[in-house]
Amino acid sequence: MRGLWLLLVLVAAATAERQFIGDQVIRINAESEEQILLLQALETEETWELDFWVHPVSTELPVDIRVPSSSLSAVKEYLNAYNIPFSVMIANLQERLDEEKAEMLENNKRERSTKSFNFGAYHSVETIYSWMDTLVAQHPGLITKIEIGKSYENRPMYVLKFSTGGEKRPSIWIDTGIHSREWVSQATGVWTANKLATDFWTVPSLTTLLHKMDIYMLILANPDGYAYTHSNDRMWRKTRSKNSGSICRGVDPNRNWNAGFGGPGASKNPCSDSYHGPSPHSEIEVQNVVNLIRSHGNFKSFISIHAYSQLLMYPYGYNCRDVPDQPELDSVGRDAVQKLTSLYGTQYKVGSICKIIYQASGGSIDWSYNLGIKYSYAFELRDTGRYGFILPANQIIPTASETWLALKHLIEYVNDHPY
Ligand code: BPX
Ligand code: ZN
Repeated sequence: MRGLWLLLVLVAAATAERQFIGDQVIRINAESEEQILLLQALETEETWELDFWVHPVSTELPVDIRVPSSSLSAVKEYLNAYNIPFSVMIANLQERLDEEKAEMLENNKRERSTKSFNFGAYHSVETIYSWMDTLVAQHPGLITKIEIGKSYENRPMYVLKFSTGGEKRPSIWIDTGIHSREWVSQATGVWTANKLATDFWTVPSLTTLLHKMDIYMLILANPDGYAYTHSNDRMWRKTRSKNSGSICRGVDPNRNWNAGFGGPGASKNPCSDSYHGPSPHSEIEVQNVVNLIRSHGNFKSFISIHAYSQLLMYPYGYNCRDVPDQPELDSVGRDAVQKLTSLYGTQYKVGSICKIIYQASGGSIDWSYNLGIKYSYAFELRDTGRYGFILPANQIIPTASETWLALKHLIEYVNDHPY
């Protein structure tokens, strides 16, 4: 065991992987609007280098912040000075990351020896891409792999298309991993693609559905970011593009869409994790998706999967007004979540992005909705902050399984409600 830890330290040192020794994730339960304002003031404070996992909006939702070890005492003093209650969710982030890495090495070893893919594990870009080829080979009459373009760092972006034929049938879009550090999202994408493929042959409702509709899945929507979370910085969220005039890299790919672009809930600071980028669709990863959706022209549903907070959301994020389809989107969303909850009791909230988390401009599902894709939804998967982005791998299959019930409900509803 000691040898393994030493190996991990050496591997980390050799690749200059960012360390989070002594960093804590703290949970703050603000008790008043005044305290929310005090927390919001921290968001623009730069010297403490705080990483907001959940942003302060209202007293209803707790705020989660990763605090670098060097700022811990200052932050805690600040909170105590204003009597803002908090608790420590993750006492030493690096320990959790080391456990995660050890788990991955074990899984990789087991996979090599058994030659079978483990859906209950996190995987690298390369492993996911080679698994895709295996899946396509196993289901030649159903799945094709489409390269929709390359990423900024020249990685191919692959969409799995589930189709039994026809030309541009009404289609459903599902993307995972647009934010690279939300690992359970990509892992859920992998599990879901496999589930769709295997259930297609055995579940009559899916067989029927896939004779009328096509499903497109983009599992690594931000492949450069995902690779970077494995090699350099587990907490990386954005793309990896260079920003002119700044030493900071990357654009938030969920602030980069042409829907309220540059408005509230996005940052113009290239160093921010919610930097909207120089212009709408500046990110090649976003452009590639936009091109496919536009040229196809017959998408009826656009589903974007994130983590964490356990939410099912619909437009808008860029303003808090109800969209015309709000009543329908809300009731379909509620039914979907009821199915999800039925499996293990996991609780989800349903609502518009703006009303249930925060105002966020330039998001993908606002863009898709404005393009006329009525059934535009975004998920925030498990958990509610116990582990946050570092969700243990043993929760992947339970998370994906419950999410599947919600996805299946949405897909079937869309199939039954042509427009
Ligand atoms: C999701 C979809 C559309 C607009 C906003 C969201 C919330 C999402 C974000 O800020 O883009 C939250 C998250 O998944 O990135 C988690 N987080 O806050 O790090
Ligand atoms: Zn996200």
